[in-house]
Amino acid sequence: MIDLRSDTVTRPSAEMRRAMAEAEVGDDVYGEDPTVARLEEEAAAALGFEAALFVPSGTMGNQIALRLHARPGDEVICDALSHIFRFEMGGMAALSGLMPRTLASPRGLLDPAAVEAVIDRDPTFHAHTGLIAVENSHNISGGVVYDRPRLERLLDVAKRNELPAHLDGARIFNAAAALGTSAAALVRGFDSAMFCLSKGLGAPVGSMLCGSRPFIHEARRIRKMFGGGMRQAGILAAAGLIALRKGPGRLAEDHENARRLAMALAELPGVEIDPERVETNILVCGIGKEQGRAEGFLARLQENGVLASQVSGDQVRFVTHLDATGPRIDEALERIKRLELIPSA
Ligand code: TLP
Repeated sequence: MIDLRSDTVTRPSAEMRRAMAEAEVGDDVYGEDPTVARLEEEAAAALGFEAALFVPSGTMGNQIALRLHARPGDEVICDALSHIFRFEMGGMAALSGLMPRTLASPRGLLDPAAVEAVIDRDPTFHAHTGLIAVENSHNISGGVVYDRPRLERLLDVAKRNELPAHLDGARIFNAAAALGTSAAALVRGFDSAMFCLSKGLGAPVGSMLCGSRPFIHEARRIRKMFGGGMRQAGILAAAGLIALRKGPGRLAEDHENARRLAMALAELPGVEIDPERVETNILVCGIGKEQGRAEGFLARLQENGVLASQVSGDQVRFVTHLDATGPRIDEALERIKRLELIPSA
């Protein structure tokens, strides 16, 4: 089976497993794990923030940030398909009493003017805006990347209105690779940023929440409250360090593979995808009736030894990653080509 459901499915490399076995550890709830401390320092430096916190998941990193930036009853401006709104189990409402103020945004990219138009500080009747949240790359729109000028305009809106801005940068290193820039250049100006070690960078577990020193000090308190205080977490951080040091440099290969997949898929009748628009390692394609819509198409893909995931009734998602490269991706392409033969209805 060639598993292209997500870049979260990658297994730790032999090098990671060795580093995990040999990791120097301590109780990180006491702040005594040297490997976690090293990972936090390197992550903060890589993104250009003062400090960082190792968290068990991207979801927890985002939820801690939401909790710290906004107050119960506040609105969080985010796009209508953002991970924090659609894929975090209603966490912002359940854990922090926040309400999403969603904007339907073409390709998941928030429009700065549209954001400014819904900012609300009415003291008498309305909920206050508490935070602007941005996702880069944008997952469900197909790994779409914000360019720096659009980010600049969004951050200007935040600053003018004295609002904090949080970045869900689960795949910020993919965005940076796509633009030929650094992750630090793409996060500059945000009050906090979360990125995942456990996606394209290849670690088995973990994400980093980055921000100012006082913000991360508070984040540590909320992580414990949310049940994310981990003990000898250096075992995981050791793999995270390898992911952080070695992962970003190879992401362009995943992007190239995603583009090749898109070209093969575009040849199939009833499959809609523009390979030119595939910027990173995620592609979302439309699946018509001819291919049995998403469900039928995924079932036939699976029969042919390829796994992808369902986004909606007529959309599927493929994600490339370090465990599906070279001959594996060539084989996936061959298997996809076989789907040209559409079964009669
Ligand atoms: N995304 C997962 C699923 O939850 C959809 C995936 O397979 O892509 N922000 C973004 C933009 C994400 O894509 C994800 C995970 C997260 C946050 C959360 O990370 P985890 O899974 O570590 O909680």
